[in-house]
Order: sequence, then C-alpha cells, then structure tokens
Amino acid sequence: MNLRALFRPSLEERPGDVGLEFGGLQCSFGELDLRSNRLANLLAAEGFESGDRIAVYLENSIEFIDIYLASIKLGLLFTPINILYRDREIDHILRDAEPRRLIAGRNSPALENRDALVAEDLAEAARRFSSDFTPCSLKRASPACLVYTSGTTGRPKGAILTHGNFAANARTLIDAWRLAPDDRLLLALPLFHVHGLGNGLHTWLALGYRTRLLDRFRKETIIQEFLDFRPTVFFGVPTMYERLLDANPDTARSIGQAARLFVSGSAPLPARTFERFRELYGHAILERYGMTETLMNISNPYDGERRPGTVGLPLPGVAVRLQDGEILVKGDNIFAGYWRQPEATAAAFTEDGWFRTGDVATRSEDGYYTLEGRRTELIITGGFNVYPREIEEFLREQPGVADAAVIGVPHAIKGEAPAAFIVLRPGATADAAELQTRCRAHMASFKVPIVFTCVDRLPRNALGKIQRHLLAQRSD
Ligand code: MCA
Ligand code: AMP
Repeated sequence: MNLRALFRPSLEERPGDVGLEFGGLQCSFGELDLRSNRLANLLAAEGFESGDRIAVYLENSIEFIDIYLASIKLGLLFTPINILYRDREIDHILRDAEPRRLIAGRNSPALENRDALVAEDLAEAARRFSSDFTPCSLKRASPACLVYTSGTTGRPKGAILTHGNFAANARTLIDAWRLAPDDRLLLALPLFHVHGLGNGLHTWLALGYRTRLLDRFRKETIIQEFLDFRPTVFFGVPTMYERLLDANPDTARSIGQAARLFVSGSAPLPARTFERFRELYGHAILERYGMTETLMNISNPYDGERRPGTVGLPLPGVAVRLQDGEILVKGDNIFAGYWRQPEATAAAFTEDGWFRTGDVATRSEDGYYTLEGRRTELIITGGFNVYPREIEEFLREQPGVADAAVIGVPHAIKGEAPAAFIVLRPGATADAAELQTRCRAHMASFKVPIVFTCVDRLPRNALGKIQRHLLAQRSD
C-alpha cells in the first residue's frame, strides 16, 4: 500500500467532513485534498519532478500539511528539517540531500542568506492554480521521505522511508491501539520527526478522526487545549507528560475522563511519571519504542498489562530478537537505507537482513522488553536526540578551548540534558556564558550544554577514547 491509498478513506471518501482544527480554523478533508492539488500544480511548474527532494523547514501548520500531501502526489522525497536547527545543521542537510528547493516559513532563520521558497507566499500563489491534479503512480517501495537522524556517527544521515514503511506502521498502530474514526487526536508533536508525522499525521489521515494540530507544545496552554478540545487520544514524549503533571487534580481527572489513550515514546518514561500520571489522570500511559529508521517496533499492549519501565511486546508484523543484548528488528516497517551511504546502510544490517537498532535491552520471561541503554553515546533530551561528538567538535573550534567532552546528565523534566567538560589552552580563561552564547547561535537550543565544567584533562583510555562514565561520576 502507498500513502495515497492509505489516506483515501478520508481525503477522497469524506470530503465534506471537518478533519482538522488548527489555530481556530477548521478544514475539511476535501479542502485539504484540493489545496494540495493546487500546490502540486504550482510545484510542478517550479520544476519539481518525481524523485526530487523537497526540503521543508516549517513549524506545524496547514501549509506544512499542504506541502506534505503535494509532495506525495508528485512522488517527491519530503525532507523535513528540525526547526530548532541553526545554520550549520541546516547546511549539512541541504548539502547532503541536494533538494530541488528549500521551503521555509516567513521570518524563519533558514531564509537568511538562502534561496528558499516562502511557505506563506506559496499558499497564496497556489490559489491561482487548478485544483485538478493527476497524481504520479506510486509503489510500496517508492520513497516518501528522507528524514535526517544522527545514527551512530554523529553526522546526520538521511533515512529513506518508503510508502510501504509508513503504511505498514500506520495500519499496525491503528490495530494495536484500537484507533477509530470517532477518536479525537490532540497533536502537539512536531511534524518534522516521524513520531508526529508517522504516528500522528498518518493515523489521522488513514482514519479520518478529528484532529486538533497545535503549532507546538506549550506548557502554559496545553492543559487548556485538552479542556477545550477533549481529545480521546494523545501521543507525546515523556517531557510532555512531566508538564501535564502540573494540572490540578480536578482538571486532570476531567481530562482523563474524556480520554481513552495516552501513548509515550521517543525517550524513556520514568516509572515515577507513569505512576503519578495514573493517580492524577486515571490512565496507564502506554509506552512504546521506535526509531526513525524503523518506525514503531515494540509496544505495551492496549489490553493487558502496561508495565512501567518496559516498552512492552513486539508489534504484530515486527520480528524482534536480541543479539548480545542488542535489539534487532525485521519487518515492512524497516527503512530502505541511508541516502547515498551504501556502507553505512550495509553496516546497519546483519548478513541475514536484520536491522541493528543499537539499543540494548533485556526480555522478561513473558516477553516484555526493557531498554537498558544504547551502544552509542546518544543523549535524548525532551525527546530530541543529541550526539556528543557534534557539540564536542564545535567546542574544540572555539578560541581558548583545547579539548572538550559532552555527556548526558539527568534532568527532571527533559530526562537528560547535555553537560560539557572543557580543557582550556594554556593562559586562556574560561567564560561559560560566552561559550553558551556561541553554542546558542550555532546549534539547536536543545543541544546547548546546560553546564560547562573546566578540567585539567579529559579521562581517556589507552586508545584515546574519552571515558565518559568517569566524567559522569564527576558531575554527580
Ligand atoms: C521546543 N522549542 C520549540 C519547539 N519545541 N521551539 C519552536 N518550535 C517547537 N516545536 C524550544 C523552546 O522555544 C525552548 O527554546 C526550548 O525548545 C525548550 O522549550 P520548553 O518550553 O522548555 O519546552 P518543554 O515544555 O520542556 O517541552 C519541550 C518539548 C520538546 C515540547 C517536549 O522537547 C519537543 O517538542 N519534543 C518532541 C521531540 C520529538 O518529537 N521527538 C521525536 C523524535 P529555548 O531553550 O531557546 O527557550 S524520535 C522519533 O521520532 C522516534 C521514531 C520515536 O521513537 O518517536
Ligand atoms: P530517533 O533516532 O530520533 O528516531 O530516536 C530513536 C531512539 O529513541 C531509539 O533508538 C531509542 O534509543 C530511543 N527511544 C525511542 N522510544 C523510546 C522509549 N520508549 N524508551 C527509551 N528510548 C526510546
């Protein structure tokens, strides 16, 4: 199945139904279908052809959805860029993906010094194009998205996700989590990651359940959004659930009574958060485990025990096994490979075709998986991934810095946060505030170390590798 076929029951078969709420506007499925037809005609006139990459740096919006649907109709590789990324991060993706064009929101930092199409201008110009469009033919194996993920190397690689991957994932989640057309989804996740896109947007368009999309999750207003919209389903990262614990008990109970299912993923959900949420909202959060390259793999059951601290059981259609503790997976959900990186792709699979996740787990006698750590030094903060090496390389380029190491330290709300250890050049003086400002200017805010500690030297083993566990002890 391809995504057009997956979305047909809502876009084409229920054109009059309001499918989307966004910023006080309501949009029917039919309107979304026609808007994306117009935009597809415009993009074709701009020279876009099947197989081209279309890079998109845009916050959640109706324009984002228009571009996504037009991209599918044209057979493009939709290449979303995290809107918290700054110049060097954006440039890496643009150099690597070689998109025909970049589309960015007006006022976005990505527009500075770059030749990009402005999303709001496109939406306006698209009105003059025909709402008839004959979509290109698509196969299961046709690529749909190029999503950048740091993998193991620290240099983000483009994961090629096919129509078949996304369709398999959406069908699996709909069955496993009993998602139904009369559900209501509050979607506060960013659409530039597969959590928001593959689990949120795709199950919405496959089922046609009413969805309220937020431009972003805001801790100040999220409770009000719940009260106002009364969703039955919510997908979030653990940091969002931490924020929801701030609700007063009556409000939380009322939100819980309207809801049917709360799902958490992208980072470990602390057992304490699970328990406190259950007390306040009356719901056992369903935790699941996925990855950009694989979409969703393992999930706690809808019926049956949702066991805190575990990610549950393999999803139907996903084969899971442990090899020396590492989770290996196989299934229609597994990506087609890394963009223009045959060696990295080959290294990511075993000889008999299992994808190596790099995540280490144990399995209980009754089949529940518990993630124990990762083979790489990945830090997950607020559900966003950070590779220490990328920050370390940047810090070493700064004046006065001889060496640097970055580790993840526990953080009450974000789960983990990056912390830096710096070795200064002889005679240099440390200015943590200055280093932090430089980091802020050049990288996404979630990558900026929350503390800088000066040390005489970094602990390294005989091979010169930084011994991060020794640094972790020093940061206690
Ligand atoms: C956060 N910020 C944003 C956004 N989100 N800025 C613009 N747009 C956004 N969408 C900025 C804030 O301005 C602030 O910047 C900083 O991030 C932290 O904000 P804060 O108010 O403290 O946020 P919070 O209440 O702690 O919530 C953070 C968050 C965010 C909303 C939970 O971490 C988030 O959206 N996480 C989702 C990540 C995600 O979707 N991961 C999936 C990838 P400043 O510091 O400059 O003030 S993993 C995946 O896809 C796999 C398949 C999987 O398993 O799911
Ligand atoms: P990404 O590369 O952004 O797709 O992030 C995928 C990684 O997020 C996985 O390899 C895991 O390390 C982590 N992850 C996803 N879901 C969970 C979860 N429920 N608990 C712990 N880690 C998770």
